[in-house]
This record gives sequence, C-alpha cells and structure tokens, in this order.
Amino acid sequence: MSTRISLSEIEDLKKKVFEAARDGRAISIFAMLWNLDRERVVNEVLNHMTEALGQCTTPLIIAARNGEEKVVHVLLNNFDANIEQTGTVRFDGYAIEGATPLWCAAGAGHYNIVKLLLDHGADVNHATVTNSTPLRAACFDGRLDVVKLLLDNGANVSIANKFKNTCLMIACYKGHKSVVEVLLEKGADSDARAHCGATALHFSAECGHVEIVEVLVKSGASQLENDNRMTPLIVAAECVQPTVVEYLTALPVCSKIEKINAFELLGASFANDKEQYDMSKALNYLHQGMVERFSDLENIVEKKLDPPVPAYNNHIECKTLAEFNHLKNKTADVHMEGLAIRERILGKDNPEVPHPIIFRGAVFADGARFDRCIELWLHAMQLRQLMKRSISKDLLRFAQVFSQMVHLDVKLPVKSVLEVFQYGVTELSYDAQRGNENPSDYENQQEVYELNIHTLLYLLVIMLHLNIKDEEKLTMYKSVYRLLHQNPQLRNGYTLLHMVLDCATIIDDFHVNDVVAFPNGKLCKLLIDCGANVNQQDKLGNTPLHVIVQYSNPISDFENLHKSMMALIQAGAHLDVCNNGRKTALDVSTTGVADVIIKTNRSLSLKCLASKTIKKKGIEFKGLIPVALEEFVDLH
Ligand SMILES: *[C@@H]1O[C@H](CO)[C@@H](O)[C@H](O)[C@H]1NC(C)=O
Ligand SMILES: *[C@@H]1O[C@H](CO)[C@@H](O)[C@H](O)[C@H]1NC(C)=O
Ligand SMILES: CC(=O)N[C@H]1CO[C@H](CO)[C@@H](O)[C@@H]1O
Repeated sequence: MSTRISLSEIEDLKKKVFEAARDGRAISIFAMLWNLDRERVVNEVLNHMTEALGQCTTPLIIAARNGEEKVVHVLLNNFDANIEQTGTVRFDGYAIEGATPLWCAAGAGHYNIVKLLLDHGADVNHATVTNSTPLRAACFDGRLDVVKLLLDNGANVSIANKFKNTCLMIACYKGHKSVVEVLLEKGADSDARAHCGATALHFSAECGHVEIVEVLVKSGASQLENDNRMTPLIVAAECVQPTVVEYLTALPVCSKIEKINAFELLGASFANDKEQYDMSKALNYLHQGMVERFSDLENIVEKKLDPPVPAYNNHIECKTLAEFNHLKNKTADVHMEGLAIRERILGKDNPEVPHPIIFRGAVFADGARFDRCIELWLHAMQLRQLMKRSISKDLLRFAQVFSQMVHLDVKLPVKSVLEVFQYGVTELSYDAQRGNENPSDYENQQEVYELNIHTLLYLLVIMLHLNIKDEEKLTMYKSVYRLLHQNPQLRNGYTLLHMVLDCATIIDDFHVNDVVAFPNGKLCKLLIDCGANVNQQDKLGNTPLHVIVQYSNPISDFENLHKSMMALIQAGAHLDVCNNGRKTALDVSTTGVADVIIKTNRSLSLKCLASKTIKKKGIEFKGLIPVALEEFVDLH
C-alpha cells in the first residue's frame, strides 16, 4: 500500500522520524511510515543522516546510541532498516566516525539492543574508521554482560584498532578486571604490542591496577620492553605506582638489578612528582634500593654513575648506605638525587625524563629561586630538543617566567634569555620539517607553529628589557636575522612585522601580558634593523604600514605609533602600495594622527609615481620591462 507524497513532505518526514527515533517514540514512527512506499520513501527516510550536536546519524543509529529499544525494534522488524549503516557519534567527548548501530549500543552499554541487533544478523565485527570493533567499545565501558554477549556471537578478540591497541589493552587501562579475565579465557594475546611497543601489562602497570597485573602475570604474560626500553615494572615505578612495584618485585622472576632499579626509580619519582610528591615514601624506596645493593656482601651491586648534571647542582648520587643516611635530612639534595637517578635509569633520551624536572623548576620559581628554575628548565628543554620532540610548551613557559621576572624587577640572565630564543628559532625550523614529513596533520602542526611564532615575539619583547653588552648584542642580532630569514608567516600571511604592529595580536595571559603589548615601536625598529621586509604583504595585500595606521590608540600611545611608522618609512616602506581592495595605507588610515605622519613624510619617488600611473591607466608592462621592475610596479 502506498500514497503519493511530495518532496517537501519527505524532507519533513526525515526530520520528524529522526526526532521520534532520538526521543523513543516508536509508535509515532510506525504511524508515520507504515503506509508509505518502502522502496522509494521509507528507505530514503531511514538512510537519511541528520547532523546534530556534533553527531551525524540515521534514525536507527541515534536510537541505538540513546538506548531506545522499542524504536530499534520497530525499525528492524517493521521497516527492515539497514543494520550496517554507519554514522558519527560522540562518546566521552570524542567523535567516533563510522560507528554502526551495534557499535553504539555496545559502547553505551544497552544490552537488550545489542541482543536485538545481533539477533537480526548485525555484523559483530563491523569496525569504525579507526578500526574499533563493537567489542572494543564494550571493553572500554567495562560492561561484562555486553562483552560476553558479543563474544558468544563470534566477536573476534584479536582485532586491534589503528594504533594496534587491543581490546585487552583498553580493558586493562580502564581497570575492568572481570572483562580482562573473560578476554583472556577467549584467547586474547596478552603479549600483543601496540604501536608504542606497550603490552596489556604496561597499560595496567601504568594505571596501578595491581589486581589486573596479577591476572595477566598468572595467565603467562611476558614482561616485554616498550619502545622506550621500559618494562612494565619500570613503567610502574616511573608512574609512581607502589603497589604494582611491590607485586612485580616480589615475583621470583624479578632479578636483583631489576629490583634495585625499580626501587630507586620509584623513590626518585616520589621525590619529584607533581601529583604524588611524598618525601617519606621517596626515602623509604631509595633506602630499599640501597639495601638491595648490599644484600649479598659477596656480590655487592655498585652504582655506575654518569657524569654529574650541572642543572642538578652537579649532584652526585650516594653510593653507600652511609652516604644515603647523610643525604636523608637534606631535602633539597634528595630532590636532585631523584632527578639524577631518573636520568640514569630511564636514559637521557626517554620522553618521561623531563616532566619532573619541569615540576621541580616550577617549585623553585614559586620560591623566587628563578636562577635554579631556569637551569632546570633549560636542561629539560635541551633533552627534548635533542630528541627532536616539541619544545613549544617549554618556550612559552620561559616567556612566562621571564615576564614574571621583568614584572617583579628581577634581573634577567642575558645568556639564558638569548639561549632560549635561539632554541625557539631552531624549533621553528623543525616545525617546518615536521610539517613536510607529516602533511596529514597540517592543521595541528600549523597551530603549534603559530604558537611558537607568538612565543618568539614575546621573547623578543623581553629581550628589549635586557641590559645587554655589545658582544651579546651581536649574538642577538644574528639570532633575529636567523629568525627573519625563515620568513615566518601566519595563515593570514602576517609576517612578524605585521604582528608587532597589530594591537589584536594574541598575548598569553599568564604573566606575559604584564610585560608584552603590541604595537611595539622598539621591536618594530629592531626587526627592521635586522632585515625585516617592510613591504611584504599579507593575504589581503596589506603591508605592515596598512596595519599600523589602523591603530585605535594613537594619542595615548603616540610614541609606539610614531616610532613604528617612522621606522617603516625610513626603511623604505612604499606609502602607495595597494592592498587587494586597491587601498593604500593612507586610504585605510583610521586616525588623523597617522594621516599627518604619512603626509608630512610623503616624498614619492619618481619611480613610484610612474608605477602608480601605469597601474591606474592599466598600461601593459608585463614582459616589457625587467622582471624586478614588474614586481615593483605590481606593488602599486
Ligand atoms: C581475528 O582477527 C585477527 C586479526 O585481525 C585475524 O588475524 C584472525 O584471522 C581473526 N580470526 C577469525 C576467526 O576470523
Ligand atoms: C635528621 O633529622 C632527624 C629528625 O627528622 C633528627 O633527629 C636528626 O638529628 C637529623 N640528623 C642530622 C644529621 O641532621
Ligand atoms: C623625512 C620626514 O619628512 N620626516 C618627518 C616625518 O614626520 C615627522 C612628524 O610626525 C617629522 O618630525 C619628520 O621630520
């Protein structure tokens, strides 16, 4: 049976059926659809994707996601909805692309709907775009009943997501012990490795789920190393998980040296952890480590030390119980002992080494010991850049602490400020490389790149506060030149000069905005002195001069306005460059003050006048004059 229906009625129907499915009104759906043409109308309505709240779903998917069992029932039984449709749904703030109704019901823990879908023949292993199966969704959620149901219906425990992260790993990470047990019974491979080389044991050790660690070990899981050469035991010690360390070190397979390393690393981590700082536990485990070294006087395990690290106050680790007892009362030395131990055991190249160094530095900064803070942060930043890891956050952190120092009138260490700036300039060139190596991540890369450009500008403003000697000035100019040479630009084509002259340039609001403000005439001059191109146009064709003449604070901040404009004009900024809207700087100037400065300084060269006329009259010139001149004419 079918009745005629217009296109606009179909559109209306799509909306109404979707809303009814979302809200669980099964009878309405039946009433709306039952006498319509199946082939033409019903299929179209039920396959229609509706976008709402960051999700993109069909009626069946939204009903499964929301747990509307009756709706699912009607859509499957009465209208034969396509059970393998996929859409985008949100779970825990993440957008999941390519999710089937079954995936949604499993992830949201709607047992009856999972059953219904399976009974109707849903593909139990239909994975999302990132290769997450319905079983993985259920493991994440920790719903044992759903997990069992899926497994009984042929779910494959071995399918990993695109990061090679298995169902077992996610259950271990989230701490769902009974799910872990069932997965193991069904033959999940406990030694499978994720992309980072980690096994299920690493994930449970990291999170301190000691009962799961025990289940895994008893089921025969191996203690493998991840890509950072860390065993699950070392991961537990680094993540400050004492119960896991105690359990794993008590196992007969744990060798003496593994035990020593684990105790020392755990103690060292307790001494410098942001969340779990605990001096008495730190001393307790450091002591255990030392006792272990001397537990067999026939076979004493001596410490083999690396050269001392200057940032750690050149601290030398204690090698005997006597030295340890001497160290015990000197809290500050225990902190440095901890940092030295972590670097020795984990290795300089380990990405986990820097974060406690940063924490310790921050504590020094809070106590106004800026010198120690800077030494530690420089060390952490060096370790990161050595391994070509991003130092974006480190740079910003430095800009913040330097700003705080300027604000508090604490003398800035010239050498360190220049050093940080140089690291920043190098980082910017690495950003460009990273962009080329990984074009699929363009948006994120560009975001970080632009953040780094901003941070470098903050550092430049801070450098203007330095009491700088002549030979250091040369170093500074060279670094600024090296920066300009990379021609850093924002997505809108803004150069450093545009940014320095725009009062809308974003300024970090943690201390930095106490010290940094734009426009900044002094910095404008510095950039120009170091070779900045005063006529470079942004994507809208605006030159730096176009930007500064629109400054809305020309009276109260006359000094910056005037200094900037004079610097631009004296450096040869063409007053008559047109932007994409064919407007010169004078045309877009919003204040009389800027007008006056331009007019009193206007002395158009003959070359400029000629170019203006050529463009105005539309005279042919391409190919008729030297290429260098063509560009010049084009500016006008
Ligand atoms: C389960 O998935 C794994 C990994 O994709 C595959 O190698 C294996 O053949 C699958 N098992 C079955 C029974 O389909
Ligand atoms: C270490 O501190 C304890 C109390 O915390 C104190 O009794 C002891 O005398 C101190 N030892 C040294 C060598 O300062
Ligand atoms: C070169 C030149 O004409 N400079 C003038 C620019 O305008 C300022 C006033 O804003 C004058 O003081 C300069 O002499």
